[in-house]
Amino acid sequence: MATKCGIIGLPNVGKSTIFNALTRAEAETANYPFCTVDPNTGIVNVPDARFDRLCEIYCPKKTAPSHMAFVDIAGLVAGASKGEGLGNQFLGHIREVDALVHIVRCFDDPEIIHVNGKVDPQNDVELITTELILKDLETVEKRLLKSGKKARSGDKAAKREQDLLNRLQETLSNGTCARTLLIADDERSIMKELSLLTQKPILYVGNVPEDDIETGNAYSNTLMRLAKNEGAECLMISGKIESEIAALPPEEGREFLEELGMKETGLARLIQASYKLLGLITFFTVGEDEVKGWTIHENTSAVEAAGEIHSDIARGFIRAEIFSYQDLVEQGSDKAIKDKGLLRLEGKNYLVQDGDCVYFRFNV
Ligand SMILES: Nc1nc2c(ncn2[C@@H]2O[C@H](COP(=O)(O)OP(=O)(O)OP(=O)(O)O)[C@@H](O)[C@H]2O)c(=O)[nH]1
Ligand SMILES: [Mg+2]
Repeated sequence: MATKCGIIGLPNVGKSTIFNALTRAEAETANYPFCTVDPNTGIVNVPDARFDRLCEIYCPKKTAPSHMAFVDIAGLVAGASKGEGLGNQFLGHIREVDALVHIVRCFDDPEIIHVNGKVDPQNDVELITTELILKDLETVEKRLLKSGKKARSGDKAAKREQDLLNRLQETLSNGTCARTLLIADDERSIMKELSLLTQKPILYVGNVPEDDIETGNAYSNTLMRLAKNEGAECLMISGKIESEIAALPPEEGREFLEELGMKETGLARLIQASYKLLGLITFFTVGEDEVKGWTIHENTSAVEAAGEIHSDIARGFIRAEIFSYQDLVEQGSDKAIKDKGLLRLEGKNYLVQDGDCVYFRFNV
């Protein structure tokens, strides 16, 4: 499944540094704005203690954890919505992702150029948000013109659409993001079609200096407050620490982490928060051959989940045999699960739950 999180922010805030650490890919990092021209996509495994435990229980021949994609998008500058910098092209890249990770610079470093000459999280966030809002306003106004004629001729669907577009126009003109607007169920499909940038769920990440990772600093406090006002999640990460850990062999990375007094990497927290932001959950297929984590959206039915594995399994779906991860850990084995009557038989419409261990019966 192509579910992608886009990393956005001003130039030189550490987006590629964090993206590289995430994917250990070779996306270029350099101390000048616009070093990322093509968006880079990287697939990352989702850290999940349940998956590790399942591998211990089954000792499978093969393992495959669940995963998701991040896209490293180049920095936006003021005027991007009017084509400044490499503006429109980058806004196009943002349109293609499902959720946004907005990285905000919370470190001073005279060596690293700040596009406005001064680190200022509030200003920096507003600048990016404004560009996204302006682009959305353009999209909404274009659409208003298009459907206006139809609405005036009495077309009911067009009238409903105009109503939503007018509310969106007002929201955006007030400088607020489209995601804050309450919409009715029957408006969702229009919303989806519009694919507004400020409709996408967002998560803020403060890139803080190594020494401030535990306590935060004045910059990150501002960012936290700002995120809180929006009802958005906010994480602190040190791009420097993360890139150092990512460059080490896993064992040494763990030792370094312990020395710093950290339980898990900032990246692990970032991936987990992004996964949640995207509304993703994991079900498992387990056995001695393979333990595998599968990524699905919340509220996915059993037959749709089967289709993630193979279209034949969905087509020939008979039933799903399911037990929960929690029950397995408590009981210790498949056999104990069956003996205790904890194995459930579910039909096509069952909504798969996070942590379900599933075996699909099918016939084609
Ligand atoms: N001091 C310090 N420098 C950092 C940190 N994170 C990144 N940098 C440096 O800042 C410069 C820019 O980092 P990038 O990761 O390339 O920035 P970016 O946000 O991808 O920038 P664009 O692609 O131009 O939009 C590089 O020289 C990094 O080494 C940090 O936490 N502390
Ligand atoms: Mg970059």
